[in-house]
Amino acid sequence: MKKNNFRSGFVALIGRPNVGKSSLLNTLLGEKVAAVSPKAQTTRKRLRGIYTDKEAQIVFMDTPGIHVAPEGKNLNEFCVSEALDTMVDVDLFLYLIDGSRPYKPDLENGDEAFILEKIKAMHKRKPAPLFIAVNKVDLWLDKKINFTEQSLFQDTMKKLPVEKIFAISTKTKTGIEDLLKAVKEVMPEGEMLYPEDELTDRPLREITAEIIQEKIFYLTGDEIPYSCAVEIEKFLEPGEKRKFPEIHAIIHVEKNSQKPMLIGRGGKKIKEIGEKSRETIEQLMGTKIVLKLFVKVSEKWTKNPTKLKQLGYALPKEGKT
Ligand SMILES: Nc1nc2c(ncn2[C@@H]2O[C@H](COP(=O)(O)OP(=O)(O)OP(=O)(O)O)[C@@H](O)[C@H]2O)c(=O)[nH]1
Ligand SMILES: [Mg+2]
Repeated sequence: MKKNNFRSGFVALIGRPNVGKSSLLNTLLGEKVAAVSPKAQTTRKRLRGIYTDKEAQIVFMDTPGIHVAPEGKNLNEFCVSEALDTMVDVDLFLYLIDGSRPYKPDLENGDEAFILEKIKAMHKRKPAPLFIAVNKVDLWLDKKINFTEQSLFQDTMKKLPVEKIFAISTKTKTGIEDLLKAVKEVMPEGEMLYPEDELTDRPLREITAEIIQEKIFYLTGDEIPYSCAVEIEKFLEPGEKRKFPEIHAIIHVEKNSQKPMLIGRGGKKIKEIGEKSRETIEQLMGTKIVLKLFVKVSEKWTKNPTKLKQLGYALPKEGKT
């Protein structure tokens, strides 16, 4: 399978919640594999997106947003450690910043300072190149800021060996091509790691759960998105009994009072979540599907290690999947 000068490697997409890591992954792949929403902490588990062309295969690893989280065995801890684990042994650190918000790397106990510290520690273990990508530049184009101006990142560059800075927008696709080209250039020579047509390491079943989770993030407010976990109970292939694939998903909430909030008046909310999820899943699968959603109360699942594990969020010491 080895081709002349073919390059392959792993890139960790790192950054605070909501900076656009998952959006960038989807944009790079040209397909929607990662859940995206306007609310922070949409991504909970790492996800590999595999980009392949004639010259290279690059495995982009989407991660949950890194933030200073209160300690304790909870979903937050799982998410942050999931992101930090992804940074071990990569060929490039791609640090994303939200260009539409003030950047504060020096804020004491701030998320960015925490991220810089973590990148520094990982870089010490394996000194892979480090790029900064300033995303969402479309929102500030009128301000005529040159986001690639190094002086804007002086403080960061004092702490970290930043090699290149890119200004990008996943929305308008600005700067994406240049970024991809530069990423390719720093990948080591190597063989294909995955089959050419593979887009992600996530089974369809899990992507389906992520899509439903994404719609919950879009369509519900308050604590609801953060209290929900989606579990695919059945994924039935078409056959004699059914014309289309049939998916049964359980949405776990943390307490009784959240059930009516998720279901909505006369079932309106859950119906909308179901319809939007079905549309996106159908697009992804290229076939009609039947989707059934069930709501279940799993008391305080976000703080219960056993329940977290059951729902696929195993904490580090208990072994990861
Ligand atoms: N205007 C604009 N919005 C963007 C851009 N990229 C992402 N967004 C929006 O930013 C929000 C967050 O995007 P995500 O991709 O979910 O961010 P994330 O970094 O993966 O967030 P977490 O998973 O919570 O860590 C969504 O509403 C996106 O549509 C961009 O280039 N321009
Ligand atoms: Mg994300």
